[in-house]
Amino acid sequence: MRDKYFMEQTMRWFGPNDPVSLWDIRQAGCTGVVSALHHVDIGEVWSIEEINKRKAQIEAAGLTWTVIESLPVHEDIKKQNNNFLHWIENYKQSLRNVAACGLKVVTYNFMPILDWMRTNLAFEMPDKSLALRFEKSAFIAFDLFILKRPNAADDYAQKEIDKAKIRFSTMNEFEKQVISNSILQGLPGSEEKFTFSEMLEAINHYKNIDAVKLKTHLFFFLKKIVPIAEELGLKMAIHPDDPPFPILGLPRIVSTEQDVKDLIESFPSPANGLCFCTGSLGVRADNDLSGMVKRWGNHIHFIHLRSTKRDEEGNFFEADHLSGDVDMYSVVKEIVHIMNDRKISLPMRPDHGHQMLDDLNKKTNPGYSAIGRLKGLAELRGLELGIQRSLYN
Ligand code: DNO
Repeated sequence: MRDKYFMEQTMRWFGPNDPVSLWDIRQAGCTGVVSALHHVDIGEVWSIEEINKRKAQIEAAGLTWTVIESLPVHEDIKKQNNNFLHWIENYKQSLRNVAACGLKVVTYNFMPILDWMRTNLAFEMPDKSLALRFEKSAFIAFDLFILKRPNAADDYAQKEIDKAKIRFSTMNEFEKQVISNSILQGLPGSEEKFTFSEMLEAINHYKNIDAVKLKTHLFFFLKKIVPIAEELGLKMAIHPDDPPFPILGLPRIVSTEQDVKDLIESFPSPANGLCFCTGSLGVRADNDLSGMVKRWGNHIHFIHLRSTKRDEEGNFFEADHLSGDVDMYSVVKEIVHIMNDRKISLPMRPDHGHQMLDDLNKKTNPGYSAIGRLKGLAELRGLELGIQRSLYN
């Protein structure tokens, strides 16, 4: 059997403070780790020394640092204000340093202010495991009645506002706190924390930046960094918006296939690529995921496999990796084709997982507990093996 181009199995590791150890990750069957220097302030250069230190920690457990997730983009670059050219120069230097240390794939995102976001971090599944959930009415209630963003009501239909009012009246203080924390304090991997007033101020800075303008800022950034990445043999992998629609009145510009097309056409280069996250893109019913893999596969450098289940109200929860709305079989099959055409193994991580079994009694990073991800990875590994054998036995 041909065995060269299987997905490289990895898990995200948040560094020495992660409650999931490198040995846990290795025992899950991974060969690679996805990590970042979370202790370095956004915009500051990643030094060769710090990169090598992290690399050595990972390698001491017999693993490889396969992908950087993320090298964060300073907000000034997204807004093109203040000293944004300086931050771009720093970014280039960080790219030079990571390449000098032998790293190959760099994930980043261009979401204004907030990275990924959910309203409920402990949504009980029928089997009593816990999932992450986005509940639209709760989110609108947060925006209108907790954050009290000026003119927020203009962004919603009257029906949505009425529902949010009812939802808000059912919230106790604890729930208000949970929603506020998960939005303002950030979920694992989000690098910034905000108070209510800081968040309102940060949002206000985007008042003259719509999606069209934000795209021009992204494309400017790409014109500056992709040539360097090319020269260094690095692949840039932008993470799509999660959730893939505007939130808090902020534009989101990596949500659809058209966005992907615009991004790649703005600077056509194999180094200008994607972190293909099925959990983020799959929230939109109009995203044809396996078709996207087929059409943009040459630009996919890293894969997050996860599924969500949406409802007609606009809510979604994180489903088991092989159920929910994502047709994981078709997606993985296309990935296998792409890897075979490109003669390359693409790094993949099982994205998120339910909090379950022993992890229910442990302090875990929401979405990043060990057992739920291990279960997801085991299922995905089996799915891929079945596909590979039936296609290329
Ligand atoms: C969430 C993650 C994101 C991702 C960043 C990449 O679970 O997928 O935080 O790492 O958006 O920059």
